[in-house]
Amino acid sequence: MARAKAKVTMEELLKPDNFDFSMVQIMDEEGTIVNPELLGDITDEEMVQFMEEMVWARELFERSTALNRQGRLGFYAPTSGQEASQLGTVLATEKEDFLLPGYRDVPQLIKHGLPLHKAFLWSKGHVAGSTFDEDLKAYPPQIIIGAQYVQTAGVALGIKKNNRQAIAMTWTGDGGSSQGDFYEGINFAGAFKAPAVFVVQNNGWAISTPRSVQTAAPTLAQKAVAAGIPGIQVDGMDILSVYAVTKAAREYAIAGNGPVLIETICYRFGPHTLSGDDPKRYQPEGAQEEWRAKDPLVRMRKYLTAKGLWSEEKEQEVIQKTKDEVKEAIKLADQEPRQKISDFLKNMYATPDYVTQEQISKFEAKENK
Ligand SMILES: Cc1ncc(C[n+]2csc(CCOP(=O)(O)OP(=O)(O)O)c2C)c(N)n1
Ligand SMILES: [Mg+2]
Repeated sequence: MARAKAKVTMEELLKPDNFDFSMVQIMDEEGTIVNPELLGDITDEEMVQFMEEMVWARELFERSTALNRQGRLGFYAPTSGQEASQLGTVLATEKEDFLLPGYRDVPQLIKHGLPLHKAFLWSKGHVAGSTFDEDLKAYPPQIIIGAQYVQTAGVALGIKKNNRQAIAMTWTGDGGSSQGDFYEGINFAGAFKAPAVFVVQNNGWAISTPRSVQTAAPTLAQKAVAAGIPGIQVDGMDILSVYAVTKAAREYAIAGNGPVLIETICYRFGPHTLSGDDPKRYQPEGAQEEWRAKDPLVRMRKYLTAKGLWSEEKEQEVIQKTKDEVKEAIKLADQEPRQKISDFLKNMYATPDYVTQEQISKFEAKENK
């Protein structure tokens, strides 16, 4: 249920003793602003940018799927349906913030500055896709479910100790919120008032496990209570609520109040990954169609078109630009020399331990033959 109009302020939402976890929504499925008070100072220009970014992400998903089917990409976790959740959170961050994404959160990394060809190399399992420039404040996508939550607590504490005006931001899924690491991360960050924003993208499924058997807790946002930090559930198909709440959470964390947990209610259109699962075999009939009606792009398109700020031509322009960008990036990724096992091992630790060093030397000797 969407929260009743204008019943709540950002300030109230950000109180650790606010125990009302009903879903925050600013724009509904029809593209109507239902909660203008929470909209804050988001401008028309910003809304157009949100739409452009979501169209970019949808097209990137389309192109990446095609490249995967052609055998030109490797591991790929579809992002279609989660654009508002992913971009609404990352667009509320700044360059100096540190990102700790999961495997589905590659669009956020690209928006933060990871060159697209590097994202493609990561998909191909090439070590060059996981070696980031110093000025890109992010870790490569985490595959171990929930592990990035503990790392985020540590990174956020480091940010605090260095007196930097920044946050650490991380994402996991509904499945991830059942991991021990999830609770350990939010608890530690809460205890030390570390500036972190923890996002749970609740897309209703952990591969084939439905949300209904993931936990008995009615919301995932309420898991924040045990850690003594604010928890907010937002409509993850509405980029305005995702953005506005994340931005407020960032400010709250930077002001020294500690971390915030945000649950975004969203859906993945399509399979868990492109490695072979078929949602038709485990999701109820009609579920995909029901969620398609909540598509984050559709509602924003309706709103902006009605205001004369968006058109089919504009959308096609963004799509074409994205296609060109993808073409260029995959060419660059294909040009990358084959990876050496020694390079892969060298990327494990800043200073390799004895056993790893031994392996590096062994492989170097073979490679240099
Ligand atoms: C510690 C661990 N256990 C199991 C897996 C296998 N696994 C990969 S994805 C996944 C489901 C995760 O679901 P969720 O957290 O809801 O994220 P989503 O994929 O829906 O974005 C599982 C169990 C893993 N990668 N790591
Ligand atoms: Mg999930």
